[in-house]
Amino acid sequence: MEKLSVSMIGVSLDLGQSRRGVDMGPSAIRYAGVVERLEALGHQITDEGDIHINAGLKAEKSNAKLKNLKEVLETNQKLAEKVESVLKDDRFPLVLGGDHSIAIGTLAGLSTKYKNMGVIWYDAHADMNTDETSPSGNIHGMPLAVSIGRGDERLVNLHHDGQKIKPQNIVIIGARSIDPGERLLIKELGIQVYTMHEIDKYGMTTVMQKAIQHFEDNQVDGVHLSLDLDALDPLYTPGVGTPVPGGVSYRESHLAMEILEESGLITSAELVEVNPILDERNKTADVAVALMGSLFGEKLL
Ligand code: 6HN
Ligand code: MN
Ligand code: MN
Ligand code: MN
Repeated sequence: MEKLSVSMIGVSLDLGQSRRGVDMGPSAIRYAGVVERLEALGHQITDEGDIHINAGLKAEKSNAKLKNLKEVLETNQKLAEKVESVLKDDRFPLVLGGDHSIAIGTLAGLSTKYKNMGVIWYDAHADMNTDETSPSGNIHGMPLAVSIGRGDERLVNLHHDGQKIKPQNIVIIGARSIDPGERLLIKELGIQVYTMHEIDKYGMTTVMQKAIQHFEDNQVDGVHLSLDLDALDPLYTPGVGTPVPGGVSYRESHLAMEILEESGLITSAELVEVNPILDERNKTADVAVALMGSLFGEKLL
């Protein structure tokens, strides 16, 4: 692949969900050697440092349907602005979470440049709840709904008003835990979902080829990879807050990244939900970095 100029942005937010520690994800991923790994492939990496939130351990808990809304909004606003400025410098944004609520800011920033962007949502979950359908009130279960314009208007209108991505440009891969409200929304909008069933039945190669074909048919102007480490089986990535058994394997995930790299379509990426407190010897961050290696062009021969 061409050599990229990458800007890496850490987002130490853990308030989009209920288990503390995922705010340390960016440190764990750096410690696992992400910069060295990508530089070894010839890319130029600038570490932009972390976006912090000053909530400490006592974030506001007033709204049970949208937990820590204020902190999540503030952090995502900063992130959207950062992503927008990275794009203006013609650099590739690589965002390190943090919980998955940060995708709200990433996608808001990306949408300032890409008007018909494809999104790969590699995740055990659909993250398509709204404040009305969420069983938990955790905003990390809502970013995909928010980005297509569904849910609380303060989230939907972050950075600029309304929809950031088109529902027909989304492909969800690895899903195996979808809530009733999410199921309705997926059906209503006809969103492409490749659950574990399709991955088992057709294999990862076919699933990825279908995803790529879908983006080409839609003539997207970029593709963002939102990689939630809980897409993988907890056997490989135990350090996540909402693990679901029966996930994608390590090998299948590498294959998925390699096929994406070969497609040449990916224009930005984010790694989310790495929680070092729940992890075993930084195993989950190590997997995250190994997958980035494949996404950025690592080859065995
Ligand atoms: N994630 N569907 C559940 C909820 O609370 O809305 C779990 C969401 C998990 C979100 O893993 O990014
Ligand atoms: Mn997620
Ligand atoms: Mn998930
Ligand atoms: Mn702006």
